[in-house]
Amino acid sequence: MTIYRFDQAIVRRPAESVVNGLRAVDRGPPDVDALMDEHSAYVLALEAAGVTVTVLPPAPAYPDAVFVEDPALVFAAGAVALRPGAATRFGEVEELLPELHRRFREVIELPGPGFVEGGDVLVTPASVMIGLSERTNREGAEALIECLTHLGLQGTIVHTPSDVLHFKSDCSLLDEETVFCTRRLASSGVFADLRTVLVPDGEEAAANALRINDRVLISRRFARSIELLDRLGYSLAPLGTEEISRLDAGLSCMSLRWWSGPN
Ligand code: CIR
Repeated sequence: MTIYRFDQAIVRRPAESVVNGLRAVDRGPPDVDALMDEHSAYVLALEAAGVTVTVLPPAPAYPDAVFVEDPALVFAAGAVALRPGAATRFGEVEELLPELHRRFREVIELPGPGFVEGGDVLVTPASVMIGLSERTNREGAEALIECLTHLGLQGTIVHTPSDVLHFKSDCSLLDEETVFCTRRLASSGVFADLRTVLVPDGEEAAANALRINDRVLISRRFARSIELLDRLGYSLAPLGTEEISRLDAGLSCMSLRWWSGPN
């Protein structure tokens, strides 16, 4: 079974409070209606890729709750409820837990007090890579490795480049052997076991693409990245990210994805 084969996803509709979402640089708040449209198009793209999508209601108390990838990890074997490194995002875990319990027989809560956000976790065939960052500390990463071991998975700790929000802000898996990543992340040597396709300089935010089944969801803002991946034979689904990018988000962050069928 390939690592990017998914038949289920959970997303959460954005709340109007999304305008108060966290961002490293304030380029002005996102336009809520346009952001809702980006979200709707994302859900349609997941469905078109063959995924059944569960859409959770908005959680207005948590402006970043639309980025449902960060408070949990999900695998065929079970789910891990994480502890976000951003204080304003702690409560998102409680919001998500009932749905995790509905969907997974095994739900492990990350033992405290460390923290991990899902955006720092890249699943590769060899291991589950956990990038240390401002949102994921060593204590959390070590606790997560124990949770992963319990699920029969192996975790390894790596480093997120400084000034980068999440490990996956700078990379995404394209297939079993290949990762699409920024030059600054590739040069750290972290992907020794994988073929790397470098994101064209100046298009770093394109790195957060999302391989789902036979296609790769990618931001339509990055023409050179689209041309490159198209030339390499990937089937692309370009999507609008103008509004979510104001909140430092890309295409992996708006869903939790897993395979629920037989191996
Ligand atoms: C945050 O700073 O937490 C949100 N504004 C963006 C989270 C993006 N998450 C992700 O890429 N996994």
